Amino acid sequence: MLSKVIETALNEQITIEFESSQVYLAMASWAEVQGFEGVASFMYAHSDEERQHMLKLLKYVNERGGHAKVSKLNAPPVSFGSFKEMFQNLFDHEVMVSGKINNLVDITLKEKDYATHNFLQWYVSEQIEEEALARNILDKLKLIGGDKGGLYQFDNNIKMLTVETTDNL
Ligand code: OFO
Repeated sequence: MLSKVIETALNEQITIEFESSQVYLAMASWAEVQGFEGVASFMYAHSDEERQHMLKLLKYVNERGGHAKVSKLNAPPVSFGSFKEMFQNLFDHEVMVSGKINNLVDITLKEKDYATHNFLQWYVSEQIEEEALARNILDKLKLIGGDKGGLYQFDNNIKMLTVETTDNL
């Protein structure tokens, strides 16, 4: 059985994961209207992944005798400047989420909820991967700079990356 403190904290994380999904969906749509199919499919897949993160938490809360809430979400931005800015935004967002996960882990220790502590380890590892991936993409974009051909190539490469990541899910 979850304590009220843990239930509330997990419910807040459900909203954060859902909002992450919304942010990446907005990025996907923006990239798509710019004609960057690869970046768009990467973001659509990433948005789906965040929805899975949200669902995994939701099911856990209900399974442990709590009640997972589906709350109102903040609207994400409509446009994102440049790809470099967009991926910087993605990286910053993931760093923020990692901080939230770390806080949650901290709360489980204070509450002596070792089952939830164990459950959250999956999210801890996931955040390491997501930050590394975003950092990697950002480094590539910094190298490309404003080169149009480079961006076209980047779009093609990221399409392949999406196929690999989705295959690994
Ligand atoms: Fe849910 O991992 Fe990103 O935010």
